[in-house]
Amino acid sequence: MYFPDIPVIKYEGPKSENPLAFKYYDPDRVIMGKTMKEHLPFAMAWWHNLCAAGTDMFGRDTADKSFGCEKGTMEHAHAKVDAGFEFMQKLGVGLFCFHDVDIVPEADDINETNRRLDEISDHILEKEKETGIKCLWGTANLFGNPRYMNGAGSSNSADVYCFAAAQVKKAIDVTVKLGGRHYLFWGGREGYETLLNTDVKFEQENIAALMRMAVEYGRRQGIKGDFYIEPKPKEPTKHQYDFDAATAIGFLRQYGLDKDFKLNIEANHATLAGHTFQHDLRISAMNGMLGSIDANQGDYLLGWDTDEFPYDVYETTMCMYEVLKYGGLTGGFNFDAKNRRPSYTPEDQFYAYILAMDAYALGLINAAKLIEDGRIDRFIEERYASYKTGIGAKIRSGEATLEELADYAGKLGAPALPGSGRQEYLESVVNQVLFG
Ligand code: XLS
Ligand code: NI
Ligand code: NI
Repeated sequence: MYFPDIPVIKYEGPKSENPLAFKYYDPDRVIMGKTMKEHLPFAMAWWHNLCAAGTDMFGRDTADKSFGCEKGTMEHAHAKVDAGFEFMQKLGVGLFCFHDVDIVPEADDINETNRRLDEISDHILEKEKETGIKCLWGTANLFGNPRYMNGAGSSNSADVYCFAAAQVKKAIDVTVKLGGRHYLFWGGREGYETLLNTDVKFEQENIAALMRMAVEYGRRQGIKGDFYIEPKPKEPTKHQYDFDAATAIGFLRQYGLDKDFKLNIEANHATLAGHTFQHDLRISAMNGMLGSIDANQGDYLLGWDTDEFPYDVYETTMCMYEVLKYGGLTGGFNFDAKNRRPSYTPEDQFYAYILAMDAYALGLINAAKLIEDGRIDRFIEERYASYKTGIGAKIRSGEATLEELADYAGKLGAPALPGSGRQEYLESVVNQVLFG
């Protein structure tokens, strides 16, 4: 046991003061016809939870994630598997996400890295069978190694491009072996620093080609779910190509990848792009492209990807509002989040997941209440009522001509004002439903 002092975390309700209990996440509670557990397929991010130990630009590790072994060894990699499964089991988290190099230390030679991946995935598979926990999605880390300094699919070097392809191929194999339904691309360094040295069109075509090859190979190997793009506007590159949901959707359509790909929307990436989390969820959902979620949050005072555990219940409420309206996710809620550097103990890792799972449970409860209350839906319905009959209906049916509309306007002389947006009233409805 790696967390001997931590019991299995149970639901004790909102009155409980036990820090190692859920206050709101009650897996069997039914909301709008499904249990909380079904609504909220939570996933552990291998990289943050088992690898990241607090190093930042100004200081080294604060947390001990050696799990009793020397870091960088296969012994350590195996200990992480056992620790990770104990962690997930104690919390009732049923899924995990990983990069290839989160689960093994990368060797100098890719053939040795692949051998290590075979060895570790045997162990993970064994633990999956024992616990019922599964892989949500896998991915290849195409940004950490110096060879990717100019990108992977977007690299100027064809040899580096081949290494990216080799890593993607192996990461797909491991994902399939671990029962993962989905495969993800996050374009960490797929972007540019300056146009003075960059052919954007050339790079985007190459990225699309790599994705097409991945789909072709992945479908043959058994990726049954979706391929994902995870948009992010910047960091590490100054300008990333998958800037936001709208940009990524345009890219996927342009290159004919939109049937196989959906989006993995990360809260902190949406806000870095100057949007709300809800905005990028809506854009994905209305295009039928909402696949999965990286459930974290940023800091409005800081301009980078702080990857905090979600606690803002307004945000989780609006997220779950979009998800419920969409009919649920075929992916899951991956906590791509890390403890703050001074929260360095193993208990802190559990507190963080309890916080996040409770925040999403509250979001779910609230979103269902907002939908059941119906005032927001009714307001929106009413707001566009002028398109239900007469000239509005004609516009919607696509039969109207510009001359006809101009003629209509001419007869009116001047339109009445379009009706109040009632934002403050609607915000007070939200507060009333949440706290009333
Ligand atoms: C980084 C990304 C990354 C992806 C997986 O900002 O969020 O962690 O989720 O490569
Ligand atoms: Ni992410
Ligand atoms: Ni991120």
